[in-house]
Amino acid sequence: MTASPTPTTLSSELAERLVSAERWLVLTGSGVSAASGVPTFRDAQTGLWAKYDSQALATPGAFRANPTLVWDWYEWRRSLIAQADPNPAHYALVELEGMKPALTLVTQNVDGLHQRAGSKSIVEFHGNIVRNRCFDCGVVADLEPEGDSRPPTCGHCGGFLRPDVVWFGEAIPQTALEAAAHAANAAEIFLSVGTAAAVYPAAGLAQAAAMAGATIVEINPERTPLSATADYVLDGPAASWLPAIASAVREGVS
Ligand code: BV8
Ligand code: ZN
Repeated sequence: MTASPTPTTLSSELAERLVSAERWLVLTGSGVSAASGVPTFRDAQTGLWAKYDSQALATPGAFRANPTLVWDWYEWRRSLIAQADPNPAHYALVELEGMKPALTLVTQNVDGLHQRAGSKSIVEFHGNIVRNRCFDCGVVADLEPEGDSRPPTCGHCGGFLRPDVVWFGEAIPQTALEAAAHAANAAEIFLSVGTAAAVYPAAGLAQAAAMAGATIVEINPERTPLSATADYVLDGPAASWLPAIASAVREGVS
C-alpha cells in the first residue's frame, strides 16, 4: 500500500506502526543534508568541478592517477561542509533516537552532520570526510596535516593521505557491514531517507529488512528503485517528514 498523504500528514495506520515499533533501522543518503546546503552526491558538481563525474573521482584508480585532483575535490567538498549546519531532518533523528533506544542510524553520508546534530548510534557506512587516513599504511591521520603538499604525506610511512571514506570498488568497513546487517535482520521499521537507493551494498539493506518482516518507509521527493516495493512512500523533503514522524512518535508515546 503506498500512502502519499499531503506533506507531514501521516496515515493513522503508519503513525500507529511507528509508535509501536521499537527496532528501527534508519538509512540516510545525501538528500538528508540537502536542506543544510550540502549538494547531493550526484549534483555535487558545480563550477570548477562541473566537468568531473563524482563517481569517477571517488575511486582508488582516480586517486592513483591524479592524487592532487582527487585531494583538491575533497578539500572543496570539505569547504562546503564547513559552511553547513545540521538541519531539522538531522535533529528529528536525534529526537527519535532518544525515544527509540533500539534505533540504528546507518548513514551513507560522509559529511559528519549527524554526529554534529547529536546522533549517537551511527554506523558510518561510507566513512567520514572529516578524517584522513594513509593510502598506503592505513593509519588514520588528523585533519590538519603539516606541510602544504596536496595530498599531504603520512607521518608514519611517507605515503599520501586520503579522506577516510569508502570509494567505489572498496569494501565497506567490516564492523559497519556487520552492524548494519544485524540491524536490518532485526528491524521492525526500515526508514530510507534521502537516498537514490542506487549504491550497493547500502541499497541492499532494505531487501534484508523486508525479508525480516520490517515495514519499509521511504522519504524522498523523487521515486527510486525502492519506491515500488516500499510499504509507504512519503513524497517530499526529509526536513518536513522527519519532524512530522518525530512528533507523531512523541505524541504516541507520551
Ligand atoms: C563494493 C563515499 C565490493 C565517497 C560513496 C552493479 C550492481 C551492484 C553494485 C555495483 C554494480 N557495479 C558496481 C557496484 C558496486 C558499487 C555500486 O554500488 N555502484 C553503483 C553506482 C551501481 N558499490 C561499491 O563499489 C561499494 N563497494 O561494492 O565493494 C568489494 C567487496 C570486497 C572487496 C572489495 C570490494 C562502495 C560504495 C561506496 C561508494 N562511496 N561515498 C564520497 O562520498 O566521496 S557513495 C556516495 O553515493 C555517497 O556516499 C552517497 O551517499 C551515496 C549514495 O548516493 P545518495 O546518498 O543516494 O545520493 P544521490 O545524490 O544519489 O541521491 C540523493 C537522493 O536524495 C535522491 O534520490 C534525491 O531525490 C533525494 N533528495 C534530494 N533532496 C532531498 C532528497 N530526499 C529528501 N529530502 C530532500 N530535501
Ligand atoms: Zn602511512
